[in-house]
Amino acid sequence: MAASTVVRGEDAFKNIFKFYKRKKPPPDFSDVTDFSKGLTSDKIVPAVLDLSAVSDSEAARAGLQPVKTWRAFGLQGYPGFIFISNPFLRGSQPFWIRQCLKTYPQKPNVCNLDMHMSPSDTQDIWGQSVHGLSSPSSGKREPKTLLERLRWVTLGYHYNWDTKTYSANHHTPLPADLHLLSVQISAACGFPGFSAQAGILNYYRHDSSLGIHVDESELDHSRPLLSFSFGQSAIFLLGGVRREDTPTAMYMHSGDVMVMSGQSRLFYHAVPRIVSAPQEQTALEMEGCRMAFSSQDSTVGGALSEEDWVVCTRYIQSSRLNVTVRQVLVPGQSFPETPSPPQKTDASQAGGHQDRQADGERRRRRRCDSVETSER
Ligand SMILES: O=C(O)CCC(=O)C(=O)O
Ligand SMILES: [Mn+2]
Repeated sequence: MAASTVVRGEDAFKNIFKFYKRKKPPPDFSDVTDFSKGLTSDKIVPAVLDLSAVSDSEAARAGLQPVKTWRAFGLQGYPGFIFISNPFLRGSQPFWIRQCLKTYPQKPNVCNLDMHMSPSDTQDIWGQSVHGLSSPSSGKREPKTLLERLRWVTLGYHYNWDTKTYSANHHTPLPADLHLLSVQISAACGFPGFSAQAGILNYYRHDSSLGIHVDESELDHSRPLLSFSFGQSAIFLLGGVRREDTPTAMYMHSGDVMVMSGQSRLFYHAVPRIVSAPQEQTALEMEGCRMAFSSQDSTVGGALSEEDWVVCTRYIQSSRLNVTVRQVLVPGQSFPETPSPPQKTDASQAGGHQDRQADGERRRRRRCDSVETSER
């Protein structure tokens, strides 16, 4: 039974989400759009890019192919939605994968583990996971490494999962390399002057999902939301402005980039399922990086050390990484004044803080791990 036969109406999005999330029997994927195969249906149209916005050498600095070679698509009925099928140079994805696993989870960035662990325990997530992820499996059930327990990291203006807001007083610099990548993608898509101000990284295991939501916490919706995916593939559902609008299902493979702008910027979306990428594809991409190493090519940030390569390869064999980059404010805009919270005693303040954090973590976990309760 294909998704097109799923009951529509008020619960269309929810029903299609459940359809693709189902484990047994596995769903029929025949209705899933696969942009890597090109213009396979009349709903898919070529997207017009600004070929002069990014020079070939600028693109290469971010690990991207020349813009003229990108395979970029739009989807009828989704104004402002642009899908770029893996525009990365062969061998540059491992650099971004390592950034997501080794660099971006470092302090002062914030991650889900901070919610229930002390700062000293989350100081070196990578260092504490290297041994577990690089030694051969003993065959016994082993405790998960911190990297395997990582679910989200926030960058720049740190998203507050409790209040669903960003604020001026919780901000750290967004990594310059990710800013560069985002500026180039957005410029090529017709958005010069994009400022990457906030990032949310999602770490998906094979059984993770992300519930139906819309990203509207940014104060500015005139700038695009960018999404980068690495590792295992996913089914992505893109709906409309109303929660009940029937979504279109599409694959997101490693290296794929999505731009949600215009009307699509505020469309409901979700990730009901992670699907295995062809083994050869992941291996080929990781090997590409070794070739870059041996030929000393100037891919972003240079080559990976042997240890980094082993850990990233092992991790990515069963996981998916997604990075969304957002512009929160337009120039001249500032956060609204928030009334100062009522004064509390020390004891109630400490308790309240712990509660909020624990609650935030629960909400976030629900958001990542289950259908019924994973809504933002
Ligand atoms: O993982 C994805 O592809 C989507 C992520 C997303 O929608 C989000 O973080 O807001
Ligand atoms: Mn989203």
